[in-house]
This record gives sequence, C-alpha cells and structure tokens, in this order.
Amino acid sequence: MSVMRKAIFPNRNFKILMLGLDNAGKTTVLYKLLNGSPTTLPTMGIDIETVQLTRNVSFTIYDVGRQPEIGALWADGLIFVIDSSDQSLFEEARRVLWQTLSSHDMKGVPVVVFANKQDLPQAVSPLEVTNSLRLSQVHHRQWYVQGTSATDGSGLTKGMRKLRRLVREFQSMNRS
Ligand SMILES: Nc1nc2c(ncn2[C@@H]2O[C@H](COP(=O)(O)OP(=O)(O)O)[C@@H](O)[C@H]2O)c(=O)[nH]1
Ligand SMILES: [Mg+2]
Repeated sequence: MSVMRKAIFPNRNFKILMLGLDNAGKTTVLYKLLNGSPTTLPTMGIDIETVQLTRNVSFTIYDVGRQPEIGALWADGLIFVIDSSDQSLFEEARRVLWQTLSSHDMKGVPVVVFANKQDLPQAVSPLEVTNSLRLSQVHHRQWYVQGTSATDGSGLTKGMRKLRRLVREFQSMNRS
C-alpha cells in the first residue's frame, strides 16, 4: 500500500482536503490509506487531523462544524466523504458540499466524492448519491463519485487515483 501511495502522487507536493459530515468515515479512510506506512500517527480523531500521507502529500481532514476560516480551505484536491447508508443526512451533506465549493479558494478544484459505507445493505448506489448531491449542476470543475467501503478499503485506491488524475489535469490547465 505504501508503494502504491508513492505511485499515486510522485514528485510534487499536494494538499488534499477531506471533508464530510461527522460519522461519514473520514478518519477510517485516512487510517486505511496510512495502513502499512512507517508514519506514526499523531493524536487522531480529536482535533483537525493533518498528516503527511506520503513525503509529498499532506492530508487534512475537517469534520463539518469544525471548519476553519473559509480562507484556510485552500487545497489542490477535495475528497468529500458521505455515508451512503443514511439518506436523512443527504440534504445537510449537499449543503455543506456546495458551500465548500463556493469558496473562492476552491475555485475549479476537482472533487472526488467517496460514496462510503457501500458494504451496508441500506446504502444507496453511487449514482443515487450523485443525484442527491446534485453534482450534475456542478460546473467549471471536474468531479467524480467513487463507491467506497472505508472499513475494508474497497474503492479507496481507485478514488485516490482518480483524484490524482483530476488534480494533474487541473494544474496543467492552470499553468498553460
Ligand atoms: N460499515 C461501514 N462502516 C464504516 C465505514 N466507514 C466508516 N465506518 C464506521 O462509521 C463510523 C464513523 O467513522 P469515522 O471514520 O470515525 O467517521 P468521521 O467522523 O467522518 O471521521 C465508525 O464506526 C466507522 O467504523 C464503511 O465503509 N462501512
Ligand atoms: Mg473523524
């Protein structure tokens, strides 16, 4: 897994922001991504979590409600984690996602949604999550929805690779 991570983000510093409602699965995602890493985690799950995912990739997690000033939302890429098994929270999740995307610092920044907890029987499909978040109305940025199960790790590598690709495209567009 750590070799995999190096392959995903070589040669450059990236700041990835991971956002989502409390209980969506953010900390679990991070632990899974860090699994096998020589990095020792600092206190997790208490304050804002920032870790060095690889030498080049820093990962910052915000539970909603603990967000910093809007200017601190700058990132190269956004991961939005949603609990696909709890539809009662979809509207709140949508509000938070759209509010985040409206931040000036997030302008054009690609977003990959982790439609998490796909292992649960009551989970809705990534397509239904896409519709609930109204992603078809997101313009002027690349987005992608990846079904994940953070507890067993499925979908995480695929989602990270997709994010890597979108971030690179975004950066090459901005440079030219
Ligand atoms: N079944 C299932 N449970 C999950 C999954 N991801 C996270 N959880 C559980 O959901 C709860 C909240 O996860 P956590 O990572 O703390 O969420 P956070 O508040 O977003 O950091 C924990 O009990 C996790 O074990 C998943 O993919 N499937
Ligand atoms: Mg957490």
